[in-house]
Amino acid sequence: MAKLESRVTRARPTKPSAKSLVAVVMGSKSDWETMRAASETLEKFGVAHESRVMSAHRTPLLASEFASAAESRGIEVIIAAAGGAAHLAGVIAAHTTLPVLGVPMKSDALNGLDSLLSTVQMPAGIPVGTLAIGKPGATNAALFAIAILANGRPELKGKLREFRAEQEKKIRETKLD
Ligand code: RP5
Repeated sequence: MAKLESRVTRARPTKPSAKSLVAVVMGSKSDWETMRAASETLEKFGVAHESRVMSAHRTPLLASEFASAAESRGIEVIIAAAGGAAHLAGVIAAHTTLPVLGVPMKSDALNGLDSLLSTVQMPAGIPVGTLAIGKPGATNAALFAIAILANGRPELKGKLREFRAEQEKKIRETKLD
């Protein structure tokens, strides 16, 4: 993992690609500062992905077209982030049977509680795996996506174990002043 980490550059939004295994979509460019964490994590694990903006409300057609076509393009997991009346993950999930992970964005008005509730409270039958509000959720959505992919990819499973071991080592070795 150490070697992998040194290769990480600041994530940039990526264009749709035939090779992407994970798609990171978000309701607005204003979500990118948070969602970079997902993209950077996927990059760290060498997972091909794409990041782009689409909105359940402002571009409903784009969101449904994207979700309907994702599986045939080879996408295996979709991470969808939105804030406020955060319906993007739910709308995406309604149009695909791929696993959809929702990341609620921190909002000015209600600190992300609005985003959390509107992402997590899906009706039975259309699941969205909802992560924590903000950056921890973005990072964990990527790790969750990697865990899903790793079920059929031993190399990725190895990287995930290595990541956990390094994380544990860091905590065990933490010294306080
Ligand atoms: C949501 O509204 C977006 O996901 C974003 O979190 C929030 C605010 O969007 P902007 O007004 O900054 O574009 O749709």
